[in-house]
Amino acid sequence: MDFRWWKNGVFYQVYPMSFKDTDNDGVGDLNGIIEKLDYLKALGITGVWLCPIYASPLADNGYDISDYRAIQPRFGTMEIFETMIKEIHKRDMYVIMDLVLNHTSDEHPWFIESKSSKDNPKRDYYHWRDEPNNWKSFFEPTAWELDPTTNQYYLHLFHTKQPDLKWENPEVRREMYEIMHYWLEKGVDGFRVDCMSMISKQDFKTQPLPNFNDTIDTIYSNGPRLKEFINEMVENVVDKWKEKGRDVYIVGEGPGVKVGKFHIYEKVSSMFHFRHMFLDHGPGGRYDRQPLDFVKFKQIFVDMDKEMTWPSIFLSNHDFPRLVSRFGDDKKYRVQSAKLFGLLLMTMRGTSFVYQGDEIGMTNFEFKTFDDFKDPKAVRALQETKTGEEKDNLKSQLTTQARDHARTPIQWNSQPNAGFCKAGVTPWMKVVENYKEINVEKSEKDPGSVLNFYKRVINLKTKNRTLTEGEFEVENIENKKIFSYFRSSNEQKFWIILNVSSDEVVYKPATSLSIKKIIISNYSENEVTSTEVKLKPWEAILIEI
Ligand code: TEU
Repeated sequence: MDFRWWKNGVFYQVYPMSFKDTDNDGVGDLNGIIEKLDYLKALGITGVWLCPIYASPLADNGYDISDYRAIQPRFGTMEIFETMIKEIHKRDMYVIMDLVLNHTSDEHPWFIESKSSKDNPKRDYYHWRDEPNNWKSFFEPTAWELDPTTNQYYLHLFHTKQPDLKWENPEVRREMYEIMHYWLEKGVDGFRVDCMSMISKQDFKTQPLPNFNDTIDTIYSNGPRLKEFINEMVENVVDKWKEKGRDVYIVGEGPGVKVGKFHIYEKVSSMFHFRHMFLDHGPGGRYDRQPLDFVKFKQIFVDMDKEMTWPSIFLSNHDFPRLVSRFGDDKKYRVQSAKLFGLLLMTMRGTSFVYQGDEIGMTNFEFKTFDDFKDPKAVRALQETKTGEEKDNLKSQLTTQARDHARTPIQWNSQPNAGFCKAGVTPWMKVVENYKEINVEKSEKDPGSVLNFYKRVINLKTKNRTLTEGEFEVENIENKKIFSYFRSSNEQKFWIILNVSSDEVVYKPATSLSIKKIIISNYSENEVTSTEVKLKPWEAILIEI
């Protein structure tokens, strides 16, 4: 397999607003990232995925870009950005930028021109119609907003302040490729392309829509010209830089990417699929949470490992609740379960991603009032709830499912505001109350911390090609508590056993196995024989066999 720098990589996703605030306005900034680069280097990561820092009114915290070639002043200046790139590269790390190409801010000059008149040259940069169809937005009851100037509706799959670009217009595509070149010339090493699966739009005729999750799969994603647009993007950007000796990494965000659809995306380095991330979303979507079907969860890893040339492995990001709260046990077994998922992340085939704060086992925050929630998705959902019962249901859903849980300030130490910003400054999101117990400084001093476990498993992953590229094979998939799988190559074979439950479990492998060496575990003692493993709650073991 051709070896590329990002293949055995472990990326750390930085959500700048919540990472580190150095100018004490309560919002994270680029200087805060520079300040913490040695921490990231010590963690052993390959590169940083930087969420949007472009000029933006911050209606969706930067995923609404008003100038693709400028830095949002709250994050810093272009000069600081360029320093950050140099400092990242000086530490032999890489950086990929989060690029939002499916839509712009409604304050982008293109949209201001486009909506000014029907015959404006930029009119066809966006989707305009006389009448809306029945599409729903991720944030709003409808995906169409009436603009009174020309009395037409424009499409927005997300916030009303995020009008969808019309990729069917070759002018739009050309603009997008030039933006990518602009940042590559500044030295970035690639992109996480926001909503890549949605840039080609289906026919807008009104038709019966399935539930929201299925609407994402069948209507919003995998559009008729998507493969063409992606291939053209690779040809106009990645291939151009390849001629100059630069291996540009592009990983696309792909809600709707599923078995049978991956051929659309085969030209980009990799894709984030969301099969496992939407598994507990009921017919009503994110705020209609269902119990997680663990066997299906495992089956998704099997199916997508077969489907995808090079998977991207993640269990959380800025759009989902905290990993250990969502999939683990953040009360009695927080440390053990956080470590278990760290081991899972680092022992699957593909490029692995750590979301900021998961490496110390940060948790969701306790719901106090609806004001705790700043995310437009939560705020708009609250505005749409009319009755007390609807509000109570939303409250219980937000408690576990809100994107806000991933956006609380990183807990650096036990000082006020967890060291995110100085005392007396109010951070834009409240700090989780457990910051005195859960913070980086305390974790660094604790040999048994989640952080020190992450450092070990990240090191294992980045230095072992079998864990990076080896075959992936699951056994006893019908087991409702144990995730048992193998990673193998001609050189080595590993057995990973995860007890994804708060119960003690006796597990018998499908066949007797010759145990060579226990490489790492989240417990100091394990009971492993060639035919039986006695697992404590959330026990995770990596064994060479
Ligand atoms: O998310 C797009 C997307 O796939 C949504 O499902 C997202 O995961 C979220 O759950 C919406 O409910 C991307 C960004 O990751 C997200 O932060 C932005 O809000 C969105 O696009 C619009 O840019």
